[in-house]
Amino acid sequence: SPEVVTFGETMGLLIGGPKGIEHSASLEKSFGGAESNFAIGLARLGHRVGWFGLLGNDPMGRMILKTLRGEGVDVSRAGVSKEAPTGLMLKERLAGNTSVYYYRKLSAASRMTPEQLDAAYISRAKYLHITGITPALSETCRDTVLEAVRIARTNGVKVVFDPNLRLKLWDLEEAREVLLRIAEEADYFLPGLDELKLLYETDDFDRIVERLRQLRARSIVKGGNDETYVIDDGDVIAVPYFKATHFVDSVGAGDGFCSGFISGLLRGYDLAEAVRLGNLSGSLVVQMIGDWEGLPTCEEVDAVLGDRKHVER
Ligand code: KDG
Repeated sequence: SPEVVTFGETMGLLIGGPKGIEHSASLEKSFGGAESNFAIGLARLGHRVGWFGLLGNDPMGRMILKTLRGEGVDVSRAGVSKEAPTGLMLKERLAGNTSVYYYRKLSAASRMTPEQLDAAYISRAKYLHITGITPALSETCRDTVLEAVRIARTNGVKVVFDPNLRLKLWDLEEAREVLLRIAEEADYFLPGLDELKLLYETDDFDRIVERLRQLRARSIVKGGNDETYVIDDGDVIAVPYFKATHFVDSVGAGDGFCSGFISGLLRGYDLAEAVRLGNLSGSLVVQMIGDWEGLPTCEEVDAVLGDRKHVER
């Protein structure tokens, strides 16, 4: 059974070319979902990981399930809805800015309920990963996240929480209340600095650190000035980024980070080493179009971390 379990909404994804969605004659087809991006990242790094959610009984849903299975993710707990379709998302990068457009209201995933949770499956894992996207989808999704966290905590499963604030899904006041409540329950809290500024209503880094230190979680803050911060009881440790030489698509970088970080913990790395692996994974995601396609394999990360040269032929 999986060492890491995650769940959430995965959507079909259509990506516009250099002319943007409006003027592109064809769109590239893929899929995206923070939790499945994370699952693919862990599977590629050689870990047993399970993802579940609710998909529609439609072509995008089938593509998602098949691809996740092909990547080595356990999808045995994923469900297919009879009534509602797989959500959809469009993405384009124009003038250096990436924009996404959601078509996911009333999607299959928005109908997830706590009854879908397999408590035994979650309790056998070492880590449960959740994101702040799921509680934004519906009341029942919110209840599902809270129930999954409860199952994890009563069974000694570590809760990894990435707030993934999506202001296209809910307003900041509502998000703040729910996300900060879940953060209280987490063992590892993995927010971005921009998200913390909004959630804690301050730009002052020291005040943010002070708030994070009040949590029981260890916090890893992504997206500082070229570095990631580790915040636990000791000094704040800054772990520098790997430079991306070819930046094409920022979406998915955070999920890549989280998968590399958890892989590092499973490898027995200390926090700073695990963050370094997270940084490496995130830096590779942004160099390929798509939310998860650039996620590295064990060979790729070990080549960089071990400073071994890549042999092309
Ligand atoms: O973190 C990347 C995700 O945001 C993306 O893959 C799609 O899950 C998604 C969302 O809700 O935006």
